[in-house]
Amino acid sequence: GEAVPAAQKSSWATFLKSIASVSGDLSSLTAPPFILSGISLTEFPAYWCERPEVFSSIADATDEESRSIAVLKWFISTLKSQYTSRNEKLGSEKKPLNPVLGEVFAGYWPDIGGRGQTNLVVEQVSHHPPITAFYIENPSKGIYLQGHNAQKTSFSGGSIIVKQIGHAVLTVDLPDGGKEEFLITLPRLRIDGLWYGSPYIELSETSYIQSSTGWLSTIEYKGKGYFSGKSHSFKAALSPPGTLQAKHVFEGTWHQTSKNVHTGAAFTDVTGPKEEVTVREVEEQDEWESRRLWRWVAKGIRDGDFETASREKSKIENEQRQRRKDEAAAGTTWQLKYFDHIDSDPTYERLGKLFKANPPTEDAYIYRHNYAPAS
Ligand code: 0T9
Repeated sequence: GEAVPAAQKSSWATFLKSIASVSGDLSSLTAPPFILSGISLTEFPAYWCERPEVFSSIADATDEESRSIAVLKWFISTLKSQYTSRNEKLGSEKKPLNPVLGEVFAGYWPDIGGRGQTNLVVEQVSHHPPITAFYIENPSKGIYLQGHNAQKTSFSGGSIIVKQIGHAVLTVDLPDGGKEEFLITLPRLRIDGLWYGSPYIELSETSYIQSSTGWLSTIEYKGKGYFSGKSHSFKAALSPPGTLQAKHVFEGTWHQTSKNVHTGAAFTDVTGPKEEVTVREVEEQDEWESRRLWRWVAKGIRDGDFETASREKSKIENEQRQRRKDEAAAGTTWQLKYFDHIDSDPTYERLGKLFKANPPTEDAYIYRHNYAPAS
């Protein structure tokens, strides 16, 4: 392939073979340097809010129906960041750093033009398998997003198939003191372009947004050759409580624009700039914060000094192994900093029932409201 540097061709081939044989968790496979990114998976939840004004405008909706439309619009508008931003920034999808247990990523999007400040706190709540918990809030607008994610991977027809495990719950405060909840399930993804060393993501199958009011968004994803024939296509149907008869249908590409199929009105447009989260300077971060923890590994990768990168990575991994040994010897276990684990999420069960979610129950990580955001 063209994207694979000549000197790394055989190690890329070896890597592809190991992907094909190790199914489940790819995070600990050793990949050739050209495909490594110095960005940890704990940074990824920030993708949920790189268009802060689309998030905050959920609060402007005045009834259940328009709130469900606003939530769908925000969700679709996050997909470009979630699934194509590495290609734009790094040239292709790359292998992120595998976070350590207890790793933290926190930041905010400032209040500009009355949209309110949005805060983010992420914690790696499991190392093996990797599980990331996150909480994003815009308290002045009364909008809160809590979720966690993990992946199950397999190899099929030359592509990596990624089943996302986990879900998110968006809570919106209402003027009358009540609240509305939205259960958000996560799409399935396929990583193509592996053979050529330039991986990219396509979304497939269906994900859902179930409102506690009964409104349901059913979002179907298709790549080249379906719907419109374009990559990154979707079709979302919003149906009122108690029926599967769609009242609104939106169609388009999630990395560009979409429109209301019935009226022709514009729906999403992510062709404009996004806003990355504001994070403290590395020097000001504490030792568990992602960019501080991985700074020398990331610098090694950036500078093409892979010897340093791998030496620094080993340091972190050895320190982790020692920590686990010490805990085992002392009969203690690692305590999460910002989240409590629950075995079954009552919100998932209650809202999942309405659209027959599969699985019928999932665990969750509940934010403890104990991180002091920047101000
Ligand atoms: C949650 C997102 C997730 C995380 C990443 C599959 C993947 C790890 C999980 C699902 C975010 O909200 C959205 C986007 C991208 C997903 C990653 C893409 C990817 O390749 C990795 C996996 C673990 C690999 O690194 C595979 C090997 C690599 C060489 C292929 C580029």
